[in-house]
Amino acid sequence: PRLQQDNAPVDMAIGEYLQRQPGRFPGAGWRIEQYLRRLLQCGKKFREDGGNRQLGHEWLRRLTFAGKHCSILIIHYRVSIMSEPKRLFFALELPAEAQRQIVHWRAANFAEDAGRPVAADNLHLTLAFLGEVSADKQRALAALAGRIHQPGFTLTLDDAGQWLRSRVVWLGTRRPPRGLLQLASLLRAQAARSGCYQSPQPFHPHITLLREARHAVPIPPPGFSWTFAVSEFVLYESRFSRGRTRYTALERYPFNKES
Ligand code: 2AM
Repeated sequence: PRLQQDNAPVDMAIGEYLQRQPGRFPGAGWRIEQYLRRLLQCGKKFREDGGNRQLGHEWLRRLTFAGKHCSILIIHYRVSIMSEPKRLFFALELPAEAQRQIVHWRAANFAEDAGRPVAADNLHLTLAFLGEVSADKQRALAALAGRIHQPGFTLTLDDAGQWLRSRVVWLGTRRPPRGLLQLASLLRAQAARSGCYQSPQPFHPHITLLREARHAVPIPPPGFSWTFAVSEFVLYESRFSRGRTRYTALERYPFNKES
């Protein structure tokens, strides 16, 4: 049992390493990957065998040998992740309840072949898209965002539409609150000044509901609406792995309370 406990962090680190797309490992990455997979299998066999002593010794021997190499590998891996540019954007998160209701409403109002639905926990309202950003630039942009002081606001989602050119069906607001427009405009200006290309198109606050909506779809008539208080904005990383896009919140920026 001691062996199992002691190995858990190593298993986790290796598991995390292996979750990355194989194509992203530089150089001898694929060989390292195969080696680590064998190592994990060995540990799994040991556990499944109910802690067989002989298997345990073998696993320990392999692990001790690999330990030195693994720790070097994992450091390399972490450094390579840290220095890789990340695809970033600032956005508003939707409350879980609104996400749930919107997904229900979407299922009831759009045909299955209308487009590819965005997963409930991926629904967000982009404030500023930053593109591929280096670690240095990320730090600078995060620091600038941290200096923004403004009160929170209330957002009502009561508008919907489709952009055929970008093939998206979206949810929006008929009366964007001033706080939302100010925030987006400030974040976009900061991004542009830091060298992140900003689209010349005017900011149209929206939440993408469906992607790849190639054909015009009927938009539900007005009458739907979700209202919620917005108390923070978020810096997200967008990653594509194992066939799906995942957004990870990297930093949260609460608005001023007194308002
Ligand atoms: P969309 O939902 O309208 O596609 C993460 O990819 C977020 O950034 C999405 O909300 C996406 O907007 C937005 N985004 C992606 N690429 C962009 C680009 N080149 N310019 C502006 N926004 C972009």
